[in-house]
Amino acid sequence: GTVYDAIVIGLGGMGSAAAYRLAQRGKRVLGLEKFTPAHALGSSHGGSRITRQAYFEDPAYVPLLLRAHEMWDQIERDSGERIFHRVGGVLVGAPGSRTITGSRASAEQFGIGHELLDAQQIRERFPTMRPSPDEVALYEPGAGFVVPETAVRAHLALAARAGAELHFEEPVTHWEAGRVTTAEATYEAGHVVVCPGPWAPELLRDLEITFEIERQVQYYFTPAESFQDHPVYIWQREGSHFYGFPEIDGEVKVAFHTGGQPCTPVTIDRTVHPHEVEAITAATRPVMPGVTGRFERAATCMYTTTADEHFVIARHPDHDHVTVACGFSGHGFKFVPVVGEILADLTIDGATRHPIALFDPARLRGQA
Ligand code: PYC
Repeated sequence: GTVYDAIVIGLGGMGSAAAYRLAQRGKRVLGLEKFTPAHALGSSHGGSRITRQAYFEDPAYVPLLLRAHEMWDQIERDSGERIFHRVGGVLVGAPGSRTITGSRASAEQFGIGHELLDAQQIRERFPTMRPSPDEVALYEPGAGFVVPETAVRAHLALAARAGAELHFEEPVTHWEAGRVTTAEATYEAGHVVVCPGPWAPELLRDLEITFEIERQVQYYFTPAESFQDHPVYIWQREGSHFYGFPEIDGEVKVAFHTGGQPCTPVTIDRTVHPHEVEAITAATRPVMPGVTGRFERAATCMYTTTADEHFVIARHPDHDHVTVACGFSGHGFKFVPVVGEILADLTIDGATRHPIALFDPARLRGQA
């Protein structure tokens, strides 16, 4: 059979981007996906994902986000698809919270356009938002959202156009350096790139890293006030940390960022229960009473969370010619194009010009 230069395991956000960048650089690529293109059973679905650059999580992410926004624009041009909606973003929290101080520090260090708003200014600018007097916000006009399914499909189409062979509904049962076995066949490759999403615990057991797979729910409502052209928002309050989006096709999506239930891709409860709809309604009502007008539907999603909530992106520490990207901890999708570029760099060159020291698996190994 064919000997591929690289086999990419998993064609969600990260894997689809890796397959594209490897194929674009002239590599003979096979992409393997357990389910159908842009499916809703992992972590790359739901119609919208926040993107922003004044990153409170750590300023080390900012250079990657500067590149990611450039690349989202380029992918739109190359694919002809609309993916990135620059509607602005508002981060709300207490003045001393990490959300506020961290995003401000990143914005100042990298010269990212932003405004600091007090509670009164938030209310004037965004009438749907009714913060208490002691809450403040960082507004980032260049933030917004990307559409994950369109992004995955665009990367898959570009990968195929660049010559990648893509197999769907073909689950990987075993991999080792140089060889990948699926339900259908065994394939040989110079490199293996593992992008497992919430299947990390089973596909990357020998990394010896504990990943917490968390069930999260995305709620969709017909809002009671207009959320057209509304910025994305992340609202960090005592005991509730939620985020949401403008109206898309008449519906707003809102979700908790914290409090997910431990699960696996097999055991996850895909049913969303009335008490959960009540909880998101109760959390948002005091400060955003218009968002939960009429409940429409909900969907489940999974986070793959590391102990420090930073990613894992590296050449596999124990195998030559294997590259891994996982543990995106509920904040990865915005990085999809640049992670694709990094994975191609690591796979082809063994190194990347992008700063990825924060994502070294060594920091997490053997802590289980
Ligand atoms: O990465 O911006 C983000 C985010 C917000 C809520 C979950 N992820």
